Amino acid sequence: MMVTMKVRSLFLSDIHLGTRGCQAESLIAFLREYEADHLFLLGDIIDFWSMSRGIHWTAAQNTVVQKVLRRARHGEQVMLIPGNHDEALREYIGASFGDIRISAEHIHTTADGRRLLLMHGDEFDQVTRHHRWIAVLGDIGYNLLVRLNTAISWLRRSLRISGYWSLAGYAKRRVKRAVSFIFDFEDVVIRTVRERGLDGIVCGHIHSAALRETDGVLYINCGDWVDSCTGIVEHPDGRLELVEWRQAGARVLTLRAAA
Ligand SMILES: [Mn+2]
Repeated sequence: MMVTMKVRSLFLSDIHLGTRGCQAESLIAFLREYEADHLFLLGDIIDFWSMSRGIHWTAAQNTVVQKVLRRARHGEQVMLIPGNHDEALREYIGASFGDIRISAEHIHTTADGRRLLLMHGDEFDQVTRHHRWIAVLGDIGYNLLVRLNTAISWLRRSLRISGYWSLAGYAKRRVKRAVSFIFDFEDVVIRTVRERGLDGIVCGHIHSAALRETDGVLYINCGDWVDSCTGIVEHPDGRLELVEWRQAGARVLTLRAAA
């Protein structure tokens, strides 16, 4: 068993508590691994949007909530930035709940002095901004894909095909390339960061984890806890890392340090 690692910050987004797809067990294992000074929850944490069509809430999902509350109580600085699936919380921006601060956005300075904008990211998504019904359709389709993916994973395991393969991830990459469903998301994000004179951004929303530098701007996306099970870690020296978590608590991948 691994010893808890002390880090400076954790950044998580798109947990989608309240849905069938939420990988709460993996998230619990991930949280167990890291102790942090700051925990940033960057939106779509509780999926009120999907819960209006049906609630799927498990004991593990309760544990996630309890763990977060407990961390806040024990002095970890917890901040929640609402996303579009938990936009009901946007009414409480500026308020605090049991040591958890709710903010619309935040500028975080890393240990090595880089200033990062923290947001959910739907603000940059032309589809969710202007065509809510397309977003809802896409959401239903995505949930369907995630469920289908569970069946395919089982089949692949039964046939002893090794390695994890994600149908949702595959479809997302294909769709994105073909129709550019979430068009120019990263471009818009990077432009905004530059205009505001910041060094980078940490966001979520598009369920596509990333950690890269483009023309001197750091683009970091937390990914999600529905399909990819990814989070961002800031180490005590300010080094940033994208961590991918896989089934059975096994911690594989990936150490991509920022330049
Ligand atoms: Mn979102």
